[in-house]
Parts: sequence; structure tokens; C-alpha cells
Amino acid sequence: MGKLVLLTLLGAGLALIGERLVAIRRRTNASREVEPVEPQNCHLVEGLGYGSEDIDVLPSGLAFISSGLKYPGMVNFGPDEPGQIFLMDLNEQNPRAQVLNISDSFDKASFNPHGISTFMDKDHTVYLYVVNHPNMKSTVEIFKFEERQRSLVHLKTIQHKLLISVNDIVVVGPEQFYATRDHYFTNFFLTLFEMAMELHWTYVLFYSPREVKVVAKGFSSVNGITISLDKKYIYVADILDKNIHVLKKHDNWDLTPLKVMQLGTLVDNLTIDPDTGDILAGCHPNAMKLLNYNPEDPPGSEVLRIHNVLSEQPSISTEYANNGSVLQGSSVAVVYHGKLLIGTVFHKALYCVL
Ligand SMILES: [Ca+2]
Ligand SMILES: [Ca+2]
Repeated sequence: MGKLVLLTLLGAGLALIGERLVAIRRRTNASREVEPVEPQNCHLVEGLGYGSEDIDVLPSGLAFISSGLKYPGMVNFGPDEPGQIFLMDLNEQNPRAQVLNISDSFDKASFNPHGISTFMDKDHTVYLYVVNHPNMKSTVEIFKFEERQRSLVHLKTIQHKLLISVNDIVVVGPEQFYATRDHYFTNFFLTLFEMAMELHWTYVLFYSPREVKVVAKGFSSVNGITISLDKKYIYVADILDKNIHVLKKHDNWDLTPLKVMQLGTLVDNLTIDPDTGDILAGCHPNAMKLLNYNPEDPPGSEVLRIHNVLSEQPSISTEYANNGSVLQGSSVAVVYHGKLLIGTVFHKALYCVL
């Protein structure tokens, strides 16, 4: 009798594991190949070979780029050096990526930049907020941008017990931001369990010096976040559920769900076209290739544009798609008056004139 129970339990356990493995393959689009969509006028950006996970552009056309992310489960081809922030002026004919100096008061040796967001105050001073993972923890670093010196002055490190596994942020006021938590568990194997069991335990947080609160929850793995041009709506990507959530922002900073757009691809960071308000989404067409990296069959890249986001029927078009022969693991795309810049988790960056 004991043996029979044991065998039944073993069989049930194996069936569950098998079923979950199939679910992981489905969730990561493990058998998907992309159809190429490649604009004519593109070239790889010199000097940006080791990742450009997130990009944020000022209204003036200056683009900040976070580079050199080290993230559990993700390959890294860079030298064993700390991460950096680069700057590109998208007004230039042939924009170059230039590394920004960081003030000595900041611990540069453990700098591991991830999501970023810029903020301009009333006197036009520019601040760059950076999600940092020093020793795999999560902090938010506030820098002041010195345009003439092309440098960043470190002002403050923000830590909080709810700022865990932070992926991206969007700054909405001085020291006020929304942040996304992409995993519930911090242990790598437990995060795999979390993914396999399709737990929806991640959230969006609002942070201010006075108040820190969870403002939206129930996501599988919430990743990129940005704000609409009119500042009334917050857009967040749930990478494992392959969708973008539109949330209404209230005066007390609470968010309420408005709608969800399914995209069928694993959505990473989100940005806004300043001319149209469209969302640009950096996506992973096949995340299994990203997690299980094989140089013979590398992960591809995909950039989607969501038009008329707030209308009844938003439409979706593909701005860029490549099987990894040119660009691997696209995580973000920005547009600035007819120019397109695409960043990746650990690979190169591509600049196109549309
Ligand atoms: Ca961002
Ligand atoms: Ca991200």
C-alpha cells in the first residue's frame, strides 16, 4: 500500500514538472522565430557593445543610456568592470556615445545600472534617477547632470524595504517616483519556481520621502514603466504575461487599472514618442533563447509601436525585428524626431534614421 501511494505521488509530481516545463516554454515563446523588419538606414553604435538596457531622452534630444548590467541568469560579455552611463545627442548627424564621468563621492566600483528615468525641475536642472544593483541589492541613485562638463554628480542613494528586485522607475516629481519589482523572490532558484508556478506576486511601488506604498499589484513580472505625455496615465509592461497595462494616475498617486494590451512578445522597457504619444516597446521575441544563450542560435530583437494607446482600438506595428544576426536581446527603443535608437540587455545598440 505504501509503495502504491509513493508511486502515485511520484507520478503526480513528474506530471506536474512536465506540465510546468511546457508552460515555461509557452510563456517564454520558446519556439518563436521573428520575421525581419529592418529599416534601411541603420548602423551599430560604436562604443556600446556591452548592453544598453535602458535609455531615456530629454526633450532637447540628449539620450542617457545605462550600460553594463549584470543580472542573474543573463549572460554578460563585457569586461569585468562596473557599469556606466553613456550620453548621445540625437540632434547630431552621426551621434556618438560618450561615457559620462561620475563624481568621486559615489561608489563606482559596485555600480550596476538597470532602469533609468530623467527629471527636469522648474529651473531646468536635469536629474538622472538610476536603478542600481550594488552586490545584487536594489537602490535608486539620484544624480545631477552637469551638461557642460558632461558629468553626473551623485546626490543621494535611496533604499527602502519595499524597493526590492527593482527593474525600472519613472520619476514624477522631486524625489517622487514609481518603481517596478520584477520578482517576488530574490533567490535565483526561487525566482525560477515563481516563474514556473506563474505566481503573480510582483507590484508597482510609489516612493516619496513622506510616503512609500504599493499602488498596483498582481503582476507576474512587472518590468518597464513610463508615463503618458499628458502625465495622466502610467504604462507598465508585464514581461512574462506579454502585455502592457494602462493605469490611471490619481492625485494621491494611487493607480487604478484601465486596460491591458496583449502583445504576444515579452515586453521589457517602454518609452514614449514625444511627437505622437505612441508607446515604443523593447521586446524579447523568444525569451528562452535569452535565458539559455547559444551563440549559434542567439536571441533576437523586436521593437513594437502602439498607436492611439488610449483609444478603443489601439493598433500595433513593428518598428524593428531581427533574428539576432544584428542585434540580440532588445530591451528598449526610443524615437526622437525620425531617429530610432534601440538598446539591448547585454549586446550592442542600433541607431536608425527612419
Ligand atoms: Ca526607464
Ligand atoms: Ca527592464
